[in-house]
Amino acid sequence: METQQIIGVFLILVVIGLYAYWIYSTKKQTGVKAQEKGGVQVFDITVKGVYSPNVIKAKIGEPIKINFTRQEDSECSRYVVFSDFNIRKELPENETITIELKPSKVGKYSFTCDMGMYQGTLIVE
Ligand SMILES: [Cu+2]
Repeated sequence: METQQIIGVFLILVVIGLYAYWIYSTKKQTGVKAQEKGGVQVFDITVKGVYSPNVIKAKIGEPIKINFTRQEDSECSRYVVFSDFNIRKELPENETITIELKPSKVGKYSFTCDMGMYQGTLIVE
C-alpha cells in the first residue's frame, strides 16, 4: 500500500512537471524581430522541412514584408497560406517570394502550408 502511495505521488509530480513545462514552452514564443528597411519591417524565412524562423514578431502600424525562400522540392510546402489575410501564394523552389502585410490589429496570425503541416506564427504587438 505504501509503495503504491509513493508511486501515486510520484506520478502526480510528473504530471505537474509536464504541465509546467508545457506552459513554459508555449509562453516562450518570443519571436524573431524584423530588420528595419526604410520604414518597412522585413523578415527572411527559409522553407526547408520547417519555416525557419517559425515565430516572427512585428510592430503594429508599420508595413511588413516576409521573404520566403523555399529550399526544397517537397509538394507539402509549395504554397504558403495566411488565412487571416486571405493570402495563398506559390513558393517556387529556390525563388524568393515576398508577402506584404499591414495588419490593423495586434494579435497572433498563423501561416501554414496547404495542409497545415508547416506552422508559423506572426506576432503583431
Ligand atoms: Cu503541407
